[in-house]
Amino acid sequence: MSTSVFPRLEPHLPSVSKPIQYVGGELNSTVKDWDCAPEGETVRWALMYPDAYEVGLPNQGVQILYEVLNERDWIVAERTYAVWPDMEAVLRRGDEQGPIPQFTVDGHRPVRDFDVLGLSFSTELGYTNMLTALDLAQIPLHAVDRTEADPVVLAGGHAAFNPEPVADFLDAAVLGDGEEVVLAISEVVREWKGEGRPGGRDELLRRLAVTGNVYVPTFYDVAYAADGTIEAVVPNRPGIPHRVRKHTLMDLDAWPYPRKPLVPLAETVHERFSVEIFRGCTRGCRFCQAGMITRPVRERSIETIGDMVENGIRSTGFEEVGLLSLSSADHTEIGEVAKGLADRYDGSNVSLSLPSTRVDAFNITLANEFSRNGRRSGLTFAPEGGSERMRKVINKMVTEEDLIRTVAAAYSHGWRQVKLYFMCGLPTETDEDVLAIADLAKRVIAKGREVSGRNDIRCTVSIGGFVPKPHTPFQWAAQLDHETTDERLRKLRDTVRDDKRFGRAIGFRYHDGKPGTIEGLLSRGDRRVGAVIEEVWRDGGRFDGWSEHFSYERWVTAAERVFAGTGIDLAWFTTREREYDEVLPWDHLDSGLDKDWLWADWEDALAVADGSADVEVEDCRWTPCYDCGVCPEMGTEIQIGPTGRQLLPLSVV
Ligand code: B12
Ligand code: SF4
Repeated sequence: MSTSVFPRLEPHLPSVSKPIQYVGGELNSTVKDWDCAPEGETVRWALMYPDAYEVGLPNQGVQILYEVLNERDWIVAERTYAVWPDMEAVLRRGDEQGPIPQFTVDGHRPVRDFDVLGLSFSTELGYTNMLTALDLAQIPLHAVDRTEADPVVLAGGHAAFNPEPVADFLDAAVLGDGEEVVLAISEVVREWKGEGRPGGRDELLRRLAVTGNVYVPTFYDVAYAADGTIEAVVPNRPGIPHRVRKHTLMDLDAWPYPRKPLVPLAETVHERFSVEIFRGCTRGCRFCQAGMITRPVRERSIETIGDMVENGIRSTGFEEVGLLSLSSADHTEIGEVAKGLADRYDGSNVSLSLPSTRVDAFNITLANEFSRNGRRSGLTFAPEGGSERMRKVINKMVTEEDLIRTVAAAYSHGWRQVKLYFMCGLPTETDEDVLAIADLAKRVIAKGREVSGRNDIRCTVSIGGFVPKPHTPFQWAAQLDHETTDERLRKLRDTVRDDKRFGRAIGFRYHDGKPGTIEGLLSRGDRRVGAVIEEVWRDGGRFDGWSEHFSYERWVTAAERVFAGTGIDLAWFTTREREYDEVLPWDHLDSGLDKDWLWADWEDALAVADGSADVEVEDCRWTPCYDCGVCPEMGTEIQIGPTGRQLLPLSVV
């Protein structure tokens, strides 16, 4: 049995901010009978996106898993999000029965009553929110202290490709696509419960680990060398695999989820629903973890995309549909998809959008199709590097001429606003590379004025600090310290501002470099970083992804305290370049990428940087395989069209 805490919660709702986020009952949400199958056969999941409801609700990963799980008549899946500090205080204060526990928004059931707590980490800055949730749920923070009464705390999402910094708090982690593996995990849990929980929690985790598909950190010992680096990570009991593999969903058409997207009750970061048109990206940008860990490319067919758009509109009432992927304009039939959908919804309120577009994949016909029914919003491109040299180093093969040609086409067809994304702090970067961003923006404005004959052309430059990520060719790179990052960006801002002709037409958006340093610690950290996370959390750290809550000083102080006398520190994890033979904390987690290929690619980047070589990694979608390792290791292959098929008009019923 599990009892709803809503009656205990309700009296407090008027006193907290945005109470609607805790109420649940959204269109397309599900509250299943707790005993939907006999007790020994029911498996119950609490799924958590460890950020506020407004960020977490639109998350596709959680929505997909929620639906996939709930479709099984023996599984209950509910959702929970991070509560704001005011609600945290209310829950801790509680009522005459004691503190009110972390609850799900569907059945308002205590999270601790579930069999599995599945956390989705798309960013590392959500780690402290996980600790709040565990503590409020009255689940011991450390995996070793948990008993059979506690759920299995399981992480997934991109950050789970290096779960070592949170290893102490997790029972398990899963790498890669979740659709099939959550069902496989549920089967194992069901069997174990059905058998009367033999061997307790330890046996359940063992059964999950021996599949080779679920990483159970406590089954691995980490040994450190005198210089602080890792000597080895080895399984500490028989039958546990040396490496844990990622999952790859090979037939996206067979998994057209979410079929019934959730419609949020409160305002969220995305007021639309998204259809993922393909997964993976093989463009080979060296900084991009998402591109590396989601290989190979697997496209959804044009018909499935059409069906998903139609189902989504019918079941939600949303009027904006985003076609999502890591580089949407690269779908082999994007032109047909755009035209087919624009034709279908011509004259209706339905509008289509694409996330940022590659400069070389953009064309005016496509952009016109996307804006046929909606307003003509600004265009977003991501050259990432300001100078041609920098773009070659990161393998983002976009020339300045490509960019100018593309924006010229856009401005001459009526667009007035272009947004450009860049990074600061890329390996081998100098001040000049960053200042080249200003030159590029000026050329963009000049060209825009020339081709449109107007003066109200705008270009917004948005810059993020580069954070080296695991499983990428830049995983060995030194991260730029935040002082230099800020200094470079200040110079760039002054250069833009001081320009009399163009300065006012260029918008400039950037964040300071400090959160990037902490993201760097959490991205490439090892198990010793867990104590820092816990210290920060105990010191009040919450919502670290939000600038108004983030405190750099809190992280620095905690790191100093935890690492005192150990020979390692914050800089050791962030601004230190790694050597070829260093054991990286995530080496035992198999993304399929061959470490030697990654290293060779890193060396190529450095050779390009100093001009001693001019190598470009092409996209293996269109050129022969260059042996990154993923397909043979994972038994996968590139799946792309064109299929030559088209979207037919919808029959009116
Ligand atoms: C839409 C989007 C957003 C939206 C909405 C975020 C949201 N709540 O969903 C907004 C604009 C808010 C956003 C913000 C940010 N985003 Co964003 N975002 C995306 C985008 C375009 C799509 C995400 C998505 O829906 N993917 C599709 C779903 C199905 O995949 P998925 O979530 O990974 O889930 C699958 C698996 O990972 C797994 N899985 C996931 N969770 C779990 C849990 C368990 C238990 C299990 C078993 C499995 C599992 O199963 C799922 C199904 O297969 C991606 C790029 C991309 N195409 O993936 C970037 C991306 C995820 N974002 C990214 C980043 C960096 C951010 C920001 C940090 C940016 C910033 N500096 O502010 C913030 C963080 C916000 C936050 N606090 O979480 C990066 C992540 C970097 C990384 N770790 O590699 C990505 C990959 C973009 C990129 N190329 O850099 N983002
Ligand atoms: S193994 Fe070959 S085809 Fe597969 S993703 Fe790597 S380079 Fe591309």
